[in-house]
Amino acid sequence: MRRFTARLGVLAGAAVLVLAGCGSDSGPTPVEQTPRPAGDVVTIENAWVKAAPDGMSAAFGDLHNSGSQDATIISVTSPASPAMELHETVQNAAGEMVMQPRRGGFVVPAGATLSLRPGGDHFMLMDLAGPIAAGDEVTFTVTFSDRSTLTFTAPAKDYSGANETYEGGGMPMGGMGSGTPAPAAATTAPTTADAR
Ligand SMILES: [Cu+2]
Repeated sequence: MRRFTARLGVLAGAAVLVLAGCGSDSGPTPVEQTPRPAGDVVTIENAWVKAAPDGMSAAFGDLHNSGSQDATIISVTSPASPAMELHETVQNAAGEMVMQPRRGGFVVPAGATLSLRPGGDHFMLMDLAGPIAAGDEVTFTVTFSDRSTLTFTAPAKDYSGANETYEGGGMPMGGMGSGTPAPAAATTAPTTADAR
């Protein structure tokens, strides 16, 4: 939301410059050479996010670009997960379907729709901040290559699929436990070897 407000400020500043430059007060002058921000022409329908108690999840939907230029999504954020990635699903050398960060982001072609689906491209929530239960509404903000943004909410649904293995980060997952140090009593217990 802060980012969105900041962008509006930049646009307002640009409009003032345009008006001052043409010396007209007859109203906003269309600037033919400047494409509209991707965030103004790309919409999402049928958005939803997979309910999950912890760990990873994914969000899906149909992104439509009504503009005249391709729109490229370079990142996505959500309060539901401090780390997010743009994932594609591919077949690895062993023939398994795995997901990985998509190089170059997601391109929504001009006048066309890019569908994010289980088993395909998706917004990946890498580490949930808390449980997502069915019926929850989760907010996402997509950022395009022109730095414009699109914010939407997606309802959470129970879904048993979309469990592809993650091969992107190379960071070992799990095994960290709760972070509570093991009790030290066992190693400091006095020996009773001399007792009869
Ligand atoms: Cu993924």
